[in-house]
Amino acid sequence: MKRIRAGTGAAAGPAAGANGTLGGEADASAVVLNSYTEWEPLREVVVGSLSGGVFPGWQESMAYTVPEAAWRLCREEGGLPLPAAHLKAAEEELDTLADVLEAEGVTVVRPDTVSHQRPFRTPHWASAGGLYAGMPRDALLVVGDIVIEAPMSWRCRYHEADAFRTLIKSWFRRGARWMPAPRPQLTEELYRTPGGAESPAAERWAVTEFEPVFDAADFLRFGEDVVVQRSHVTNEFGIAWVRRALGAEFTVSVVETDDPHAMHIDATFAPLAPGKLLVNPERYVPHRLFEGWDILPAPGPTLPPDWPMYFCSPWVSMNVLSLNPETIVVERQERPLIDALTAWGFRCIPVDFRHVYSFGGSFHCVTLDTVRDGGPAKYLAS
Ligand code: DAV
Repeated sequence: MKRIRAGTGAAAGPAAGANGTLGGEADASAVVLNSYTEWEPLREVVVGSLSGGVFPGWQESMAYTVPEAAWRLCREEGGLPLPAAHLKAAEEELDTLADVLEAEGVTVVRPDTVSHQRPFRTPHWASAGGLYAGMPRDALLVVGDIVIEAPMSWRCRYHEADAFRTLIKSWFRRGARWMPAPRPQLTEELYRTPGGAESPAAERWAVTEFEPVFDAADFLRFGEDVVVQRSHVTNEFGIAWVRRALGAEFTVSVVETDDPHAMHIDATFAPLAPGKLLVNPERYVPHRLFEGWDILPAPGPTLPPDWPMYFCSPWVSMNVLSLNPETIVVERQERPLIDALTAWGFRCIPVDFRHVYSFGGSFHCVTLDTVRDGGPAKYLAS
């Protein structure tokens, strides 16, 4: 089970790095947030929790990304618990992932347990409940020593960062920079009405430019470069906010992807090491930033077509987690992917994760790497 909760153990203080994994030269306990890439050696990570998760209350903008088979469930069961047996199996997979990471020498911390079943409202709208604390990658963006709380556009996710607040406060007290994005209003003006967009390009997306919104999972870190996709949950205003919040130390670049359901970039690109980029062959659009990089098109997912997928596509098969530039956690049944990565020189650690897939993500989505080695080096072409 969850041995390290928020605010205890390594997350709370000088025990951080006490397992010796930080090397010894530096004062390990001083490293609180330091994560500049998706692949440098991983020292500390948040693993989400699906405990108490509920179906998201329906809003029309979800039709752009949620598989059609799940629309009825969200419309009729928003705020009601996710299917119990499947959820229990998924929670066990998350606990196993935490065990595997610890066995690899990574410090694992978990969110607080909060109720996701409570309805809530603002002056403008009401939500039947929340969602879960399963996907910290969506709600929080760590760049260097900064943690940004994302202004997410699904109304049910309005309070999602709460489960991580004990952790965030602990990081802040120990020196991290804490930047909540402007609280979004999420009024009707934010959501596209067909024909109502300000330009043909804007017509493509579920969210307008009414206010800054983004999900953190639309961003990827490459040292001093941060790459982002425009999506049905991330608008230009949100990208501009992140660019200015991060300041001159970082360059935030928008990359085009060919994904009609775009929501989160991490089943489209997975940078695994300097110069090694795993891509979704159905969505990848070449970009000058990746000039000189080896590009590996990911083999297709192995998920049976009748497996329940409530919130995302089976391409979460490539939503892997790098432990270092040679080691990757991959779903055990994604054999073609494991074979391709092994042939590319990686050690793959297989972990069962199909029940977690059903709830919207895989290893990258359910984690938030807070401490990795390395700094803001230059990896991408200018
Ligand atoms: O459906 O490919 C997966 C990432 C969800 N957090 C998709 C998006």
